[in-house]
Amino acid sequence: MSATQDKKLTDIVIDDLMIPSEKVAHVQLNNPLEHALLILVKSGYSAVPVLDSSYKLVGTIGKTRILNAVLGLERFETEKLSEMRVHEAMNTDIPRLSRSDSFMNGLKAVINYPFVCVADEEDYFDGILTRRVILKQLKRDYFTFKDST
Ligand code: 4BW
Ligand code: 4BW
Repeated sequence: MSATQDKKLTDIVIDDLMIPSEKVAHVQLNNPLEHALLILVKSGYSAVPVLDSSYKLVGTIGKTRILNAVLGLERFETEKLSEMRVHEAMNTDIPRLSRSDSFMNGLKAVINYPFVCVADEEDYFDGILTRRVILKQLKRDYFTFKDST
């Protein structure tokens, strides 16, 4: 039975919904951009979390930021893919959630972001909350409770 079966939205917390860290593709701060692009292309995701060597959350990186970072005046300077590191292109201005945050905080966060990282008070990465999971939960809630008012 899923952790959210029969739970009302007001009783659901982010821990019930997040994709746990071991199932999340990620890259590390000092990886070359080439490695990050390989992870993104092979996994099929547009963007993934960036972690430091102790698995603390430091940002996110996506295909668009990588391509922008290597874009010169006239061409993509693809040699930069092996010269530049993830920390030079990543986005550090990201929202974050904690496991105990409410469903409503999660819903608000994924309005502006396709996924939001979940971390503890010391920034250790716990997982991600995706738009897909929030929308699935809203749909389930609608069909479970629509006739019960
Ligand atoms: O591999 C996939 N499997 C499934 N079932 N759906 C996928 C897959 N790749 C993409 N999708 C779908 C999802 O609905 O396309 C949406 C947009 O993908 P994105 O953003 O642009 O790569 C997916 O929407 P989502 O599940 O709400 O996920 C939102 C974003 O969260 C993704 C990606 O940037 C990130 N993400 C999701 N699962 C991840 C992940 N990043 C790392 N590891 C994971 N396991
Ligand atoms: O410029 C942006 N401003 C804001 N506020 N959010 C952005 C911006 N660019 C990306 N985002 C965020 C949004 O949450 O990243 C998501 C994924 O962007 P995408 O896919 O991979 O470029 C955005 O999610 P969304 O707003 O639900 O949009 C989903 C997808 O719909 C985008 C893009 O393919 C398309 N799209 C959205 N607005 C568009 C557009 N395509 C062309 N023109 C637009 N104005």
